[in-house]
Amino acid sequence: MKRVAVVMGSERDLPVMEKACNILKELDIPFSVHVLSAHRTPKQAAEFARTASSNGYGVIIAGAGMAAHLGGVLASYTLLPVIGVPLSASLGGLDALMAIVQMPTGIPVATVAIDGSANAALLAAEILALSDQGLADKLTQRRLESEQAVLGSNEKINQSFTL
Ligand code: RP5
Repeated sequence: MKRVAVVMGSERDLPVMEKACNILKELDIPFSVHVLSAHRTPKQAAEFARTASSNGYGVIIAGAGMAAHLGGVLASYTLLPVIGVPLSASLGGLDALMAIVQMPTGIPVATVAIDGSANAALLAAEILALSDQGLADKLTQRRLESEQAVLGSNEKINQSFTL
C-alpha cells in the first residue's frame, strides 16, 4: 500500500495532527510524520514534495496555522493529492482556513475543517481505498460502527429524557 505523509509546519502543531496519525494507525495505513515549514525550510519542503511520489507516498496531509501556505507549496511540487488542515494557531483558525481553501485555480488543495485532522486521515484513506478493497472494507466497517454509536446514543437519550 502507498504511504501517507503527515506534514506540519511546526512541532507545536503535533497535538492536533496526532489525531490524523491515530486514525491512520487504526486503519493499518503506513505513514510518516514530518515537520517542514514552507517559510523556514522552503528547500526541504520542496524536496520532500518533489520526491514524495517516487518515495512511495500516495497522499500528503499538510497541517499549518496562520498564513498557512504549506499545503499549497507542497502541492505545487507534486501531482499527489494534498489535503490541507487549517490549524487554530491564531484567529481561531479562520486565517489558515482562508489561506488553504482559497488556493488559486490550477493547484488544488483539498481542505478539511479547522483542526479537522481526523477527517484528513479518513479522506486520505478513502483515496487509497480506491485501489485497495481491504481498506475500503475497513472504512465501511468504521461507518457501521459510527452508525451503531449514534443509534445507541439516541436510545439512551430518548429513554432518559422523554416524558
Ligand atoms: C505555521 O505557523 C505552523 O503551522 C504553526 O501553526 C504556526 C506557528 O508556528 P510557530 O511559530 O509556533 O512554530 O508555520
